[in-house]
Amino acid sequence: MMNRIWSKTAAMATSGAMVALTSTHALASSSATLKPNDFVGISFWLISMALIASTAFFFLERDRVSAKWKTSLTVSGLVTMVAAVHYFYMREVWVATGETPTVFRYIDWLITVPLLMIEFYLILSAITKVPVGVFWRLMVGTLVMLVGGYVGEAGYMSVWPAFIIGMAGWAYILYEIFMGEAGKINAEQAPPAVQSAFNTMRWIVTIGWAIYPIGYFFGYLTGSSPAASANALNIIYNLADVLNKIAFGLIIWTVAVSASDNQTKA
Ligand SMILES: *C/C=C(C)/C=C/C=C(C)/C=C/C1=C(C)CCCC1(C)C
Repeated sequence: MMNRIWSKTAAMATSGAMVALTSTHALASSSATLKPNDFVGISFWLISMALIASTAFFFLERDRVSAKWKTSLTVSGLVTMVAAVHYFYMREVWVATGETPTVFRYIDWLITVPLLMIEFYLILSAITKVPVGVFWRLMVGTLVMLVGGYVGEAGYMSVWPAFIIGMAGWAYILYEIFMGEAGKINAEQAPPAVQSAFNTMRWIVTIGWAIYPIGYFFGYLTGSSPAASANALNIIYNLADVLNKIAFGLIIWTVAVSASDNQTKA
């Protein structure tokens, strides 16, 4: 009963918010329209829609999984919802000015990357007691990574040293999930299903997240023209978000559904 009510409320809130956003934006952007050859702009649009659909999907699918997986699906839906709203604003900036929407991008990351870190912590907590220190260390790594990237992209620091600071934050996160306490808990205590989910998530943080520094590299460190750099930067960041927000959520959904089905059969 509570689940039903929750899902209905969540779905209504999501669609209401999205309708409100779309209509105000249609007015605000009447001066600049999407050009058929603006492929970066088109990617902003496509991904906005995919993020909205994913949000509705993750919230509604809470009904299907057992209690201990519900929060994970909620968090996945929050990630795609927060990102969807930011994509509306980013698309607006890009279509109207042709410039990189750095502030919106980083506000989005500042909210969604910690949520993804919470997701890791939840997966481990579903099966064992996890010291909170693990969580705080992942947060510190995240902050160093994002502050480094922001000061470089917004022009508060030269792009190379800022890049190195950002890389150091990411390296610290990788250390924690492969060799630190989070990694050890998973290796020693987790049942096979959780271990495989945790492993997949680890590879997302390694391979999936590696796409972002590649985007930064093509955006600022190759010396190409500003227009070419801005195109490369935005298309690479956008593709990275599809993988790391939507596909990441789907992996958790797959594990949650199969773990819940096994439980009902047993
Ligand atoms: C949903 C958004 C996600 C998962 C964003 C992730 C962002 C990163 C992994 C960014 C990494 C960066 C570095 C490793 C070096 C400095 C530049 C950054 C911030 C792009």
